[in-house]
Amino acid sequence: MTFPFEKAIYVTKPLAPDHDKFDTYFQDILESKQFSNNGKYVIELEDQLRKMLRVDHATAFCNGTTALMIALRSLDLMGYVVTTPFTFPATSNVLPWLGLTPIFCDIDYDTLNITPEEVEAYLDIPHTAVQAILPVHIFGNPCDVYGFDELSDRYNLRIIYDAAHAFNTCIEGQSIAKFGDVTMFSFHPTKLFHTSEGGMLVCNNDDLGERIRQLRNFGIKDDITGSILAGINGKMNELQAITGLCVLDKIDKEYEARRRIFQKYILLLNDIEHVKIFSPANTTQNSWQSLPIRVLNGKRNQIYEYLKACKVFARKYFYPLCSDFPHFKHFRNDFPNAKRVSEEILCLPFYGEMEDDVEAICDIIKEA
Ligand code: T4K
Repeated sequence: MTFPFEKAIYVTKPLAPDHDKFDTYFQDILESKQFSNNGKYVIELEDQLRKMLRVDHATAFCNGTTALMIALRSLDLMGYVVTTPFTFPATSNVLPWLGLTPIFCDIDYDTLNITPEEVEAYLDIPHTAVQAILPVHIFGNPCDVYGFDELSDRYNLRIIYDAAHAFNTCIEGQSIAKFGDVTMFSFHPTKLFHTSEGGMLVCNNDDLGERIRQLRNFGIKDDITGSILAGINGKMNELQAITGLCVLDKIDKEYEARRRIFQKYILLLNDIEHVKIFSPANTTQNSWQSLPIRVLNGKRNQIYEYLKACKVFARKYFYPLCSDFPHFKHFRNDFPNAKRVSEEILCLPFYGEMEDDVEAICDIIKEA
């Protein structure tokens, strides 16, 4: 083994707040003793993100999974929801929690996302009333949002986008947050912008925005009326919010570092025929969230193991497919593109601080 690292290299390393700024906020929270329930830092963070993403409503949550549950609940859905099998378990696992049934469909081999054409094939199946689709902008690569708009108009479908990986993604200068009925972002520390744990729902409909805020807080309308919806506790707290406010200061520099690292990987892996770097299609602005490669000669696991032996912990996101989980096994699960993709993709370490390690990681891949 030529290149074992002394210290482990993980798939990502979160941005950490600057101590002084964090301490100032933290002391303020300790003095005010306002730790949660729509405190001023949650409001400030929501305000900044609403402006940044140019949406009418941005509501912060304790995590992305709870946010996604509330997104689906806010639309009063019943029955079947078409979604992708190639995603993190959160996307499909929230459906049975809400009494909804997933219908998985195959992904496009090139974009890794489900497509309007593929979804449409499931809309006329007898005895299934599909009310909504739950596409994922996987690795921040945008779905065919215009095609899905058109499909939703034709079939009167609601669209809930899982944009857990797509905080920075823009299409033709517009944030991905603009599309669909509701969009969910995850602010988990594995995400470039994070709040230690957290998430957000964005939408451009006033009634829906109001419902989402109520559902986040036990369905409470106000002190006098009390609870009017079967809401739960999905609130972000003040410590999460100040983490987010501090991390926001650092994201531009991190984007730049990741842009350079991406170029470096492209250059260094270019001459390995069986390795292809996945580049987002038709995105005018990359999310810079992940660095997935495709390993085309069936040696994905070999490369993964060899990297691991050298203390480089790449990840097989997303294997196995959700449609292969034991609790979904009774649904259709023969998806040739998704299966192939889940056996080819490997996410390499990708974060600003690792700039000097890219060359050694690529050498290990060459040697594997
Ligand atoms: N939809 C999609 C498409 C998603 O990908 C996710 C989450 C969700 C919905 C749900 O959003 P949240 O409810 O999580 O907000 C991680 C994350 O836990 C998960 O948030 C994320 N997607 C998924 C892609 O990745 P693991 O099990 O791979 O995480 P873990 O703990 O192995 O972390 C990966 C590496 O990151 C570690 O090796 C080291 C580093 N790390 C991680 C944490 C948590 C740190 O350096 N510091 C940390 O605090 O799931």
